[in-house]
Amino acid sequence: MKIMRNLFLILAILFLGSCGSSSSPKNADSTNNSSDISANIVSVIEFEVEGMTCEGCENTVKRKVGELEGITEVSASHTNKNALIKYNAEKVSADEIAAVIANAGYKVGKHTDHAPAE
Ligand SMILES: [Cu+2]
Repeated sequence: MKIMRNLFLILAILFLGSCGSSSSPKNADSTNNSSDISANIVSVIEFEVEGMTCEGCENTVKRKVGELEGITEVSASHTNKNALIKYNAEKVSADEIAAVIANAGYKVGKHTDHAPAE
């Protein structure tokens, strides 16, 4: 499955790179740290998350949120009690992301919008 995901991501990047127009690109739902190609559609949000106690919890949050359409990158920290998410606001909303974290069993507190990724 991971190979399929990577393939899909590569295809999506190629698609974006070769086209660059406003026609809706296919979703790259995997982690993608450094795509300035899509910088104009990446929003960044930070949630306070209570209830994570170890790396396993962090991984659960990362995996669950990463399954949503339009998620570019997810990081989570049980020591900082937060999760930082880069996403395409045209495909997924902050509320949907918060709901997924809550459904995974964690308490979502305040959120902070950050400047878009460059
Ligand atoms: Cu844990």
